[in-house]
Amino acid sequence: EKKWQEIWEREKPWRAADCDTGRPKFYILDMFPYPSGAGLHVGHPLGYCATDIIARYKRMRGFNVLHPMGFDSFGLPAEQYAIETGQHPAITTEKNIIRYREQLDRIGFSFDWAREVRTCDPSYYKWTQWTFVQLFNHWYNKGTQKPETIEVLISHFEKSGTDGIEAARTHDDDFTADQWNSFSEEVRHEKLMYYRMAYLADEMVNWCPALGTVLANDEVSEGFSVRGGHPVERKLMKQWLLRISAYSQRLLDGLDKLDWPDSIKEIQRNWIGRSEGAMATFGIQGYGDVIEIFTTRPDTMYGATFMVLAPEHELVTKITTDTQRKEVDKYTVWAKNRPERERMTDVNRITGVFTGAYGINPLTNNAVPIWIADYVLMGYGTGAIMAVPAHDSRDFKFARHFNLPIIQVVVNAGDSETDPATWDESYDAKEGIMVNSGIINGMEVKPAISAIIRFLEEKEIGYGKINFRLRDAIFSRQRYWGEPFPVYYKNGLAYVMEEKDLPLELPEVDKYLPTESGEPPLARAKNWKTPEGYPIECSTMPGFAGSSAYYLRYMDPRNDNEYFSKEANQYWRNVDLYIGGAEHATGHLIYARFWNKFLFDLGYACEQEPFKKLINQGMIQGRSSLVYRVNGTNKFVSAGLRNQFETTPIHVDVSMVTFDVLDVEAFKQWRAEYANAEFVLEDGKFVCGFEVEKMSKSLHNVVNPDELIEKYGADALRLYEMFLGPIEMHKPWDTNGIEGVSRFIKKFWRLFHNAENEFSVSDEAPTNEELKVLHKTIKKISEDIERFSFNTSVSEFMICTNRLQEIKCNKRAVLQPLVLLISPFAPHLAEELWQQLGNSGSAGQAEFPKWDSKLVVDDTFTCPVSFNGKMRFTMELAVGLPNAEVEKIILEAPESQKWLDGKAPRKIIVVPNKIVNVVV
Ligand code: ANZ
Repeated sequence: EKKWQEIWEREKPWRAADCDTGRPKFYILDMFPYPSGAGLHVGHPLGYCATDIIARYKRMRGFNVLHPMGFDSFGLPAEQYAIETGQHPAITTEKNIIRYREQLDRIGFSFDWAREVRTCDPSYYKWTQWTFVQLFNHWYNKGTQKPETIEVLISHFEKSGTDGIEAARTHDDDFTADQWNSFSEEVRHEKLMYYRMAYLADEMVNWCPALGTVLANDEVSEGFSVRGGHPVERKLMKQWLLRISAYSQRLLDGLDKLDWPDSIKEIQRNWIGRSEGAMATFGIQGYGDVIEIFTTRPDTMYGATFMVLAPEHELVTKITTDTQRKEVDKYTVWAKNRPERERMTDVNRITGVFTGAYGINPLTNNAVPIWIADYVLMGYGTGAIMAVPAHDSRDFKFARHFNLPIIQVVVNAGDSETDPATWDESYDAKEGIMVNSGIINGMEVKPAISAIIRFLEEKEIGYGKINFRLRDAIFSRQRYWGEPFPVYYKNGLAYVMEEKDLPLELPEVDKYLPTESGEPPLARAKNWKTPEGYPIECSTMPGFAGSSAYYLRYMDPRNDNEYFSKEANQYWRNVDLYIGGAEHATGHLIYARFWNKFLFDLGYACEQEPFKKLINQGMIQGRSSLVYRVNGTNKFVSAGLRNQFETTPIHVDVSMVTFDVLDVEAFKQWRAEYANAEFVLEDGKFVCGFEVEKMSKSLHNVVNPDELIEKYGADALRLYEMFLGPIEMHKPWDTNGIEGVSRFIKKFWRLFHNAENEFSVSDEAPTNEELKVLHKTIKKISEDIERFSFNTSVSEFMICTNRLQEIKCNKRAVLQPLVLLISPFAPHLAEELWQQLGNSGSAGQAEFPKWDSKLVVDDTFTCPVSFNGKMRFTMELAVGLPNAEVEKIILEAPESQKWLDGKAPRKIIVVPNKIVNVVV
């Protein structure tokens, strides 16, 4: 294997050709790894083995294959390590990358390393920064469904103000041309911020004090940071955001055309969360102000018996009455600090406070009490709702809890109205007939919705509205190890740098910690200013910045003048097959789609979607080994005897265990406390228990590929990774199984070698039977690869090898194509045999064998024979026999005599090569 890895390194047969129009292109991509200090375990290469098989197969099928690899190399772990040790994250990262590269090379992957990208490399992040500048300099025109330059917007404002502008914007804040022209520079700047696709805003964020940074929603789980598990709180901070919400509808529509797992598409649909409904305005008794609400059920407005504002709603302070103020303030402080996710999902904890104020239902003119409650979120809709307890389960629970009135306005068709006081739950279905509902009484729900929207629009108290749950992406991190923002501040106003000033390189700092005054680490950098002396932004970009468009950079990775050339992009277009984990559904996989659509709209990327087909590889779980310690002693009992004692299970390192039997001596040496351990054995052995769980260092179940390669070789590892099961499935790793695959490789080798291990292949012509074994295998393997079924390919190789061994076939005409067939799976083995067979060049560059359809059909088939429609027996028949011949054979068969019972058949129906029915 070493020999071939060196040859590949020297001859670089896996280089993708630039814009080779003579061959079709195939772009196959792995999610590039974050190079962590722990190196690769056997779970990591699973996806890479699959992509490597396909890349190699496609090359052999005549495609110009782009199969690159790189490193997602900015990120928290290197920085945390730097804080602990003082070592620069660049050094740790470089070290880890070298280790990853070594490990990947040892597995024999056919990556085109000449195209490697690293997100922390200034020549790469220049283009991440460049995209940010473009985002800053554009706004999204909802009319044309495209970003346009800020200059276009400014000249529109100068001529017509906001009139006629349909924009994705942060605030509905209109002005005339005269007003615009009289605004100061500061005010204009502020107004434009509401439009930019990358913008600064005060935002409630997930603040993690332990990490000293803001985290994205998908970086927080149940109130703790996903990395490190530190508590996360809500805090209002000035942040950079990306206006991904402008693309909500297009991100949704694009999903329909993608060949992605349905589960991922569904997760994205829910994350984008489109809902159709209406905005409506409620007056407030005694105030000129109004409350705007968003509802998906305008039909139920006659049943709105109270209103609820998010505790953060701007009107809360104003409308709260003096008697209620104390309680409201207390509640607001408490609710604001609850993580948003908890507020959404914790449906059984009903809390809220009455403000003392009343709203006016615009349809009934009835006064309805205004409450605040944490189940209404500030970031969705308008942060205010009309509550219809009869038809919304959360409102129902709330009304019951606080004893608020409930009015039924929808009945299930055919039912009659009942007293809500007798209900156990609300009637939430979006179907039925309207009751107690004024102008829409008697209507079905759907037409009632349209009727109310029409009514609201006529009266100018509301309008139809589509809302999306998708929020703009918070883009600032108060960390060191990330891309600096190409932004500086002049009189406190943000400006972006010019392209010629990029990349803006990450500066050196004395410590990787926030400053005493709480500013991010970049504030420690000496002279963190433009040449003119303007201070530069101190936040850095988040992890998803560098990974959002890395696939584009691989097309033309050494281009210093452009992100990528038009020519390269026109040729490679987008990724034909992307393989990676499902955990990125609402992170990377949605940001990359957004980023790409933006570059598409600007005319840089030629495809709307980055990844045509996506496969999520399953997770490889660890198979932990457990020993049982008798409580209060240093005595351990074999698994089968553990019930006779009071024991505690302890995880032991899996490297000390073979077929569940513990190497007792190794265990004694593992830790000082076990040096004098005693063991209660079973049949002279100490058997461990096992548990299938996450592969993790702390559970001592991590299996390192290097050790397996050392012992069995890379080809065995590759084949075994695939043999474990379907690529998409989660499955436990069991090192014991690799023995079988290793034996298979030896068997395969012996087809080409005699008992003395001398190369021995015959040039005799193959028999028909031998050819059939070969061609059936070619067909099965080709079809398996095309449908990404690699575990079945490995079994097919095993079956074929056994068969050839049985019939003692060592003919060149059979073995040579077989070598090519196995080459994508076990490339080292294939190259060696290919060379021994006397070929020059790499087996990986030869043509993949094709099957001969005449040689894959079976000679015989199993024919079911029926009498009067009842299947009575089966017979092996030659394929393609004339019907008359079939009739004769069937009637003469001894089994037929019983069913004919001495009679002559009335009719015989023969479906060729399928079935025969005899009518008696
Ligand atoms: C009245 C109503 C009656 C509602 C009814 C539902 C059923 P989706 O589908 O998720 O968009 N809502 C609106 N803004 C909210 C906010 N900021 N926080 C919490 N809830 C909010 O849900 C829209 C519905 O969720 C809206 O329609 C509103 O309640 C509530 F029988 O209005 B509904």
